[in-house]
Amino acid sequence: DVADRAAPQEADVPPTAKHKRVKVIPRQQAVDSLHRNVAAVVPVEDKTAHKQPPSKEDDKSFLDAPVANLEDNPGEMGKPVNLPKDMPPDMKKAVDDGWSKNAFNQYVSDLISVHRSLPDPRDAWCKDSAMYLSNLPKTDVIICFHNEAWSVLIRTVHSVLDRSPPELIGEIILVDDYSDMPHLKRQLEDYFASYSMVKIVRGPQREGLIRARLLGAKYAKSPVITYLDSHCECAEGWLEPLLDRIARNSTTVVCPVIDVIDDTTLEFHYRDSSGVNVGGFDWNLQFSWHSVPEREKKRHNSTSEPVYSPTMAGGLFSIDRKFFERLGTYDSGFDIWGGENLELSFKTWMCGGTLEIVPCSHVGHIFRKRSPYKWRTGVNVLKKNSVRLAEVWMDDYAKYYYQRIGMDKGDFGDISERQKLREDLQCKSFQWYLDNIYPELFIPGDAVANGEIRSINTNMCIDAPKTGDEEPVSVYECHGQGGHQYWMLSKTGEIRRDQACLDYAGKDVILFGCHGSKGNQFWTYRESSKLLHHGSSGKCLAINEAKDKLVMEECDASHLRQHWMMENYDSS
Ligand code: UD2
Ligand code: MN
Repeated sequence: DVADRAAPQEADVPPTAKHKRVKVIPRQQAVDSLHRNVAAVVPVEDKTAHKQPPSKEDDKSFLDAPVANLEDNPGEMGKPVNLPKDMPPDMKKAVDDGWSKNAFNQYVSDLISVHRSLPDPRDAWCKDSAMYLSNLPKTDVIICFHNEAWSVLIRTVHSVLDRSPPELIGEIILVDDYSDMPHLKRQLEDYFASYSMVKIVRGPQREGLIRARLLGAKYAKSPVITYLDSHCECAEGWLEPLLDRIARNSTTVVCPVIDVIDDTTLEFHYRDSSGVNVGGFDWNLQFSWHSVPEREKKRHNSTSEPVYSPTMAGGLFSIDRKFFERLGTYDSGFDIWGGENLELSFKTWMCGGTLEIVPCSHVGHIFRKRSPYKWRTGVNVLKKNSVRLAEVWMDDYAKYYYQRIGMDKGDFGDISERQKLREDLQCKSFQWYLDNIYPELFIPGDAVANGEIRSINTNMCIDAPKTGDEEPVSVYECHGQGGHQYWMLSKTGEIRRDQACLDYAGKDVILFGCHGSKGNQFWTYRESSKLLHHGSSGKCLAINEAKDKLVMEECDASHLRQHWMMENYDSS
């Protein structure tokens, strides 16, 4: 529905609790003041928002209506919205508040139309409709949310309505996972009252995203189910390429390219097909992105063709409903957040399906730096989910995950039904999956040493910076708990932490994505001399005099500061 595009003001403002007396500032006024760089007022309240009847889905009269000054709205065409540097105190407060509730800039989202336009991120190759089967199956779109910001949730739904062929959507099923934000109560039903396609389902208690998705799936009737997070924006032509893959083969599970919606400016950054990534994971059972492997590139003529992906990020995908059921949907013992993406990925591949990323399909997602909502207290939810995953699907390889959690599996509940599911489906082994689908993954059992790297005569160990940090790798008192002090020496001379390798290019010793071409990432350890010798520089790793950082020095076996002990070193 795009009928109110020309005048999107009313619906764009999130309604708040009725009893609060807040000055009503129409959105356009806030936008104007933003343009003048004096956004003096907080656009949080508009009591008319939920009274404004949204226009009828089947009313096409808007096609003739003039679309005035669309480009004057903030954020149109996915552009960034930058707030003034020195904000008046009340605005600053509203901005901070939005950040603390959502872990993204809600204030900026509230200024952007819920129908904003996006650039078309597709390659020309994708736009030829002859590429797609003409009789595509319908999909239901399930969007689960727990305390999502109003404007972000509504924009997610409109991006589906505005940019999908209506005949391909059955229902949009919104599953409220027990939110307590007032705007997500009655107003949501009112807002979507005249949208027959939109259904709202309320969970009776907090379930977490996995069981919320299962609840949504109970209402699905279309042949395909598509899941989206509640802070997404679908781009032009996102749906057809996904459904096309499933129409051709119902065991193909497909993900769009996930474009980044900036958490601060809400800018929509799209990735062109040459920059498409596929999903992997590490032995902490954390999802990770990787460039398309060479073996996979060789299968294609164009970078726009769907690529095999060992795993999916989790939030955005389409799956044939019957195939999803055959795979046993999700493990309902998974709580709140995490692990379900790997579960579905492993069993898709191991039980006869295919998982692809479709470069012609683009959906933006707001990636957050922290989780804004409450998890369960007193349980390590993510660990429990991951142990269930490892127990059921990973065979002997589960041990590498258990090493990362100090061999303490905790109480992970009953998994007998999930094991039976795997039996009944006669799924392939995890070894098969690693050999055929994810041969790039480094197997800790192939390491010639693993554990801490201790500087002899000091109690200091090589300690990794947090991922994403560009800090030099340093030293810290040995704590014997793995974590940032867990390293693996590969047969080919890399000192690895999963996908990152100890790398020296003449300045600091850093962590850098393993490239497998030795050079700056090539190390040799000699048990006799205890030296860690670096390939391209010919120098040796040492701890400095002050014993607080790593340095590279001319090799000298008589220097104790160059002596290292590698845990579990296998000299054979
Ligand atoms: C990623 C996925 C997410 C999910 C997760 C692992 C993407 C882009 N996102 O994390 O979909 O697979 O990894 O589990 O691939 N929610 C609830 N109830 C809850 C918690 C969350 O309904 O108790 C909703 C939430 O409002 C959101 C969705 O579940 O719509 C995913 O949560 P998230 O956005 O916090 O997860 P994200 O993107 O960090
Ligand atoms: Mn998300």
